[in-house]
Amino acid sequence: MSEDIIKETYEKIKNMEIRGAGRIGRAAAKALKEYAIKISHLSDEEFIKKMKEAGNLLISARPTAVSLPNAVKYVLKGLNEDNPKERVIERSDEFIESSLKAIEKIGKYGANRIKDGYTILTHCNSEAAISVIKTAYDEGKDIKVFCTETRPRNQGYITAKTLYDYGIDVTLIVDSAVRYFIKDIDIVIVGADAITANGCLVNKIGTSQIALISNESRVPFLTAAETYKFHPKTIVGELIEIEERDPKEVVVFEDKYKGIKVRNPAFDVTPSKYIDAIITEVGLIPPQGAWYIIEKYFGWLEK
Ligand code: RI2
Repeated sequence: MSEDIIKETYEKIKNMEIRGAGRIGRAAAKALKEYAIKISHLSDEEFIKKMKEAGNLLISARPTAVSLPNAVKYVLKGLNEDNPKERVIERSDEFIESSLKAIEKIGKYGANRIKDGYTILTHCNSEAAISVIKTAYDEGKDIKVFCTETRPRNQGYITAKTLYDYGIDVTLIVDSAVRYFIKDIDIVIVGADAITANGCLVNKIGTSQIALISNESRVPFLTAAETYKFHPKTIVGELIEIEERDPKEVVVFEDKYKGIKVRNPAFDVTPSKYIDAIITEVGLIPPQGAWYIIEKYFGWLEK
């Protein structure tokens, strides 16, 4: 069945087999392209209806990372153009290509903030943050990286392994050790699942604690975020839903603990006042510049 392409991607995003805000956006764009090819024999009217349904299903896989709806909307904008079938396919390629280019540019711009001898702290597993770190290393800077484990899914291990395999000096720490080690850190760089119109950062749970600690210790805190991580609807006051996942990701209780509640929010919100800069593919901006980015790059989206 042609719908299987969409259902499979939906499932993989939902169960985090495909994860990371940028990756889920590109996976959705790719699934829409493959689906469009499969159903291109349909009438334009049927095609448009089915593509919209597919887009809605993909968007519903995870609620927080805005890269997912932004990617789907970018691709499906082709439905309103002449030759919708071709345009959807072309726009999928455009999104994927521009996403990969953005990550590369973020790497270059962000690396300018990393000096020789720096120790960097990062949290979770962000392609954009990793791009900054790898670029600084490629430039010949002598750097060290501290990675948090990032409970409960432990994405920090992926970051630690990736950077270690790249040749970088890596130290893995538990999430609660950030304050203990902050004296050794020169800069914090994390990724982003969403940036709001008022410059707040929505990112992996624990990010806001790290930002608070960095602020207290006067350690610069930067987030690396492609422009498709900016949330258009926050400009009209919509709040971002924080995904709460299965408690079993945190702990599987034995009988003696039965009845104890477990909460598992996947993300938190870092207030803009703790963010020194947002590294985007169009340059480093202060959090106060978020509104401008949304207006400039998402004016075409319904708000
Ligand atoms: P990139 C991840 O979410 C993390 O919160 C990470 O900081 C963010 O996506 C951005 O990642 P999850 O999918 O797009 O692990 O920079 O819940 O790769």
